[in-house]
Formats: sequence, C-alpha cells, structure tokens
Amino acid sequence: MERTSRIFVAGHRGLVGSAIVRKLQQQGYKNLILRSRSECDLYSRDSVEALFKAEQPEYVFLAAAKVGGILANATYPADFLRDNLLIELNVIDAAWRHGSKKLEFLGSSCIYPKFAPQPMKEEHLLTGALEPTNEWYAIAKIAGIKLCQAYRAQYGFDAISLMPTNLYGPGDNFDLKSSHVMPALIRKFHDAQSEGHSEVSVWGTGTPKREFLHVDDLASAAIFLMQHYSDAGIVNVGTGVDVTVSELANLIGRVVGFKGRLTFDPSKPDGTPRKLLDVTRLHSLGWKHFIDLEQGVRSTYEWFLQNAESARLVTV
Ligand code: GFB
Repeated sequence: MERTSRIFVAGHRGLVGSAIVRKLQQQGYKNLILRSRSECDLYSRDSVEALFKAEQPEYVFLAAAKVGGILANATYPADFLRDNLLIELNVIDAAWRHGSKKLEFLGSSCIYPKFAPQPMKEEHLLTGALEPTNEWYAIAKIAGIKLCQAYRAQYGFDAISLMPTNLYGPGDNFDLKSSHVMPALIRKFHDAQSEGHSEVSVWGTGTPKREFLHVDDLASAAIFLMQHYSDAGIVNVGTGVDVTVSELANLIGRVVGFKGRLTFDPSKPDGTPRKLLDVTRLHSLGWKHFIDLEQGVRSTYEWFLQNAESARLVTV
C-alpha cells in the first residue's frame, strides 16, 4: 500500500472506520475514498457497484457494520444478521470484480464458541455452539470470513480477516440501550456524578470477563496487517489481558471520580462468561498494542467530556 494508493474505508464514520482514517492520514496516505450513507448505500448492490466503478479502489478496509451491545444484539436479530450480510457481500464481491488489490475484513471475537478454551485461538472457529445473545451478528461475521476465504481460494483475491476483541475509544456510541459496556458505564458514572446520585447500576452479575482494545491500537494493527499479512487464516487482534465487568466498573468509577456504590442487575444478560483472545499469531507477525486499559479509559473519558454535545448519546 503506497501513500498515493486509492484506499476505500467503508464505514468511515463509525468507531473503527474513523480511527482507521485518522491513522491513515497521520501516516501520510493521501488518497482516501470516503462516502457517507447518502453518497453510497452499502446495503445496495447497485450503489456499491457504482462507487467501485467510478473510484476503482485499490485497497479496501471493510469496517462498516451494524453493531451494538448485548441488548441491541439480542433485541434486533434480523437487523444484525441481514444488514451485516448485505454489507459484506456487496463490498467483498465488488472489490474482487473491480480488481481491488487487497481487502481487509473486520470481524469480532464473538465468532468463537461460547465455551471455547481460553484464551481463544484462531483455530477454535466453528468448533462449538455460539453465545445466544449475539449469534446473529456472529453468524454474519463468520459469513464475512468465509467470503474472504472463498474468494481467495476460488479467485485468488487477496482478502484477509481480523478478529478484534471488544473495542472502545473516541467516537463510540454512548446510548445506554444500544451501546457496549465501556461507553455505557462511562456515561452512567458521569451522569451519576454530575447529578449527585449515590448508586450506579451495572447490568448482569459483574463476573463475566472481557478484553478491551483501544480503537487507535486497532487502527494501527489494521494498517500493519494490510501491509504485512496476506493469508486465508484469520488473525486475532487484542491485548491478551482481560478484566471482570466489576473490575472495569470500579476502574471507570475511579477515573470519573464517583464516590457512590455499584449495584448489579442480574435481570440483564451476562452474555458469554469469558472471551479472551490468544494473540500469539499477531505478536509473532510483529505487532503489539501500546495503550493500556487505564490510560485508554482516561483518554476516552476526556474525549467524552469534550464532546458530550456531539457524542452519540442516542441511537441513530
Ligand atoms: O459490551 P457488551 O454489551 O457486549 O456487554 P458483549 C459486556 C458485559 O458487560 C455483559 C455487562 O456481561 C453485560 O451484561 N454490562 C454491565 C453492560 N453493565 C452494562 C451496561 O450498562 N451496558 C452494556 N451494554 N453492558 C458484544 C456483542 O457482546 O460484544 C457484540 O453483543 C460484539 O456482538 C461485541 O461482538 C464485541 O461483550 O457481551
């Protein structure tokens, strides 16, 4: 990938896509192809076709997806399955037919079985039943992986797949119903602190463990792998370290300066008990994360404070 290559970042307004754009720009890539939904509807084959025909992207980061936290996934199964399948099929097929040199697909750690051995290795894909709260999203992401592998096997198309762990950072969704745990808790602690409440309610039992990667680290890994990795095998992208939801809540409470107490709401789902990625493959390729969890929570909270007006507090 040259500094002058034509690079299409699909989903450039989302958490992941916007981080990849920031990092590409910092590294001097000048020829980015970015389209809003009104300019290119990724759910429409005709619209995606028109974009590829006109712009002939050489490299494609497929970061567009219908995403959400545990409740949104469980509430809108058809949307999560259909929307993600459409985006993947339209973009991967168009990239191959229009001669893109390489495509990178971003999946998710929820593709692994609910009770996969921990930490989860790439070869654990399709070895057991999925976690029910996000199986629809997971099935769509597995289909994306298989599209990349099938187009490589049949057509020799250089499509690679990354499986990021739970991501967070600037530009996240802070809507309490549809967000993931990190932005939800940042907002809950902030609101409780500013409104003088003595309690914050954390969903579930607090015992599930999650691994968190700052989205700027993910962007750096995504560009690194676009430059240095060309194979059918998927690559886990994470830190290799996880915390319980309860530990995360205590950390966020400390960063926000909340002095009250936590309560747990077991009527809300815990989801999968643990999903820690084995990052041996990524490390052996030569990439390691550099933002630790506390540092990342602090900078994300600062971003939230500075952007509270424009931060996505409601579902769009
Ligand atoms: O981040 P999260 O919504 O999704 O929830 P998953 C992680 C854990 O945090 C669950 C707990 O055990 C939640 O019960 N939690 C505690 C909360 N308080 C809250 C809260 O206020 N909001 C939220 N959202 N959670 C997602 C999948 O699973 O992971 C997606 O649904 C995707 O498909 C993503 O794969 C990476 O980590 O359980």
